[in-house]
Amino acid sequence: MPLEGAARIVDELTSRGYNAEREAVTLIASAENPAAVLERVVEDVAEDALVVRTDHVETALSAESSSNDSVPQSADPVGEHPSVSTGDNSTSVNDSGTQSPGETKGSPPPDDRSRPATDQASTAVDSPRSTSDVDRSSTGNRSADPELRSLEIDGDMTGESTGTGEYDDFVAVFRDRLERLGSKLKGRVNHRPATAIQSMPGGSEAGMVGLVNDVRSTASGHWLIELEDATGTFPWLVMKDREYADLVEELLCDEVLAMEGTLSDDAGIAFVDSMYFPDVPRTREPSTADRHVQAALISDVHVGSEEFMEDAWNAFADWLYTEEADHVEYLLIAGDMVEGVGVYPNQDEELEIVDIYEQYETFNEHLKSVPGDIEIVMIPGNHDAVRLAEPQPGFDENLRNIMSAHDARIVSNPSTVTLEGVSVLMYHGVSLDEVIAELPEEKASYDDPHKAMYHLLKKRHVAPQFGGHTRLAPEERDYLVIEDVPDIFHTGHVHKLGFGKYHNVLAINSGCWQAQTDFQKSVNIDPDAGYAPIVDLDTLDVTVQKFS
Ligand code: D5M
Ligand code: FE
Ligand code: ZN
Repeated sequence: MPLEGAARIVDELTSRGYNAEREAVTLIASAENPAAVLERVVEDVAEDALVVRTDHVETALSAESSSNDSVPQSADPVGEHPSVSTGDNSTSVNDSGTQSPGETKGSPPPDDRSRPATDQASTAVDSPRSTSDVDRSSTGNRSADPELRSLEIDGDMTGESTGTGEYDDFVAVFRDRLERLGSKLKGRVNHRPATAIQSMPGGSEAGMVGLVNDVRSTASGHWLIELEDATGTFPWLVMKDREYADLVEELLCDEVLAMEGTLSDDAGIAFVDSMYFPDVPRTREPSTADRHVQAALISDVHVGSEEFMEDAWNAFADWLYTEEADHVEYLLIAGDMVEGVGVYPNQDEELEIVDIYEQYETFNEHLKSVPGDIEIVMIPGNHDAVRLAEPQPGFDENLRNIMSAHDARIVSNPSTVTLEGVSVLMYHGVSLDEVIAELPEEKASYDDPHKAMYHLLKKRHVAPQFGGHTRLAPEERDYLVIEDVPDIFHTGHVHKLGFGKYHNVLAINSGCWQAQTDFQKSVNIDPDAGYAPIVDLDTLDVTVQKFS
């Protein structure tokens, strides 16, 4: 859709007294009949709403589509999965997650992966491997005693889903988010409930902890941020020339933060003096394993796609049998095992295997080529046959039976797996698309996916924004809150490889095993396919192995 269309939509909405989220505008612009959708949105949106949000547009789009049969892709993202499961409850839940203080600056991934990344100890190896001379005995031949291993799962919500999708569930999940992230902030500000601030006299000093309800610019270029807590809302003004103005462009709706400031003379608004994020303490020291042992962190295998890179996968599997990989004892797969069916429009044109179960059967065959003495942990992604809304429970019994070759631990997206004391928060990464779309390029981009991950760590939430790309399932508890700081944060989804450290947390976005699709070509996404980042669990150093 030409920009002119989007600009016209913004004008039209403004003339009717509404601001709009960027994504909401894009969504209207890409509708078959933008004018009709805009009318419907304006009709439906609450009288006192200031901002047209993506969820408003989605509601309007689905109303439109039920009357004219044209379903825009984003209006019904859940519908087409052939098998939607809520999973079972086969994994034990226990409390781990350590945090203690440290400080590191982040570093970009190697641009040229045949060279080590500079400001952290990492190396990249770039030699295509021969596949001919490997003896794939099914058990593998790792030299370490398997008794030395330990693997604990935390935060797996498989089988724990309580949400029914009712309004009350949404209230509950946001309340839980505010309470748990708010408690990380309350010691830092002298906070009051919104209703108490509303009755303070002009000129008072005030502090508040709340969810970001709305961010908009004022006519004079300042920023108005509406914070909401359990009692109500209060508007906070960030002056454009204040040091905090730069942080405003990082904000996502529904994230939790704290503000301090001074009430205006008429007490109707507060001028922000300081802003606090839940964040990761800078002084945190990560836990490490007591011995030299490694984990391969991969994602986005996309078996069933014509672009699945079988040769690269086989080269990876073969490498796992070599002496060089002797210390790789864990394999974590962060979602998109298969290509799925009906995930994106026209996806069927690039399917090698059209049956979803056959896709998982073939994936299972590929799992078989991984040495049997490697522990595997898997979470689902947006291409997998589980519900699309997050948190996504682990695969159901039927799919577990199909993927049984390797006795993999199958847990929800997100989950935390602790390997010999090193906690790894695994999350597929759909919200990264949103972070990258909303934040300025230098703060988050597809080329540096780990930097987008830093923002999720700073917000202590894997998918803060409700109503955009990321579908959120309302549960009693917000499983997407990053309650304990992990030692490693592992995501995928954007098909780009990148890693670096944020306040000593190692953030790794795996690449993929799928060559560029037609869609990716059309939007200039150049995937990093056929790489396996390998982490030393005793030092948290990263080595990238290349198999394509
Ligand atoms: O998505 C891989 C990446 O590509 C992720 O950043 C989303 C984006 N992507 C891929 N296909 C599409 C379509 N058809 N529309 C919008 N965005 C897309 P993955 O979901 O892992 O395939
Ligand atoms: Fe993917
Ligand atoms: Zn994905």
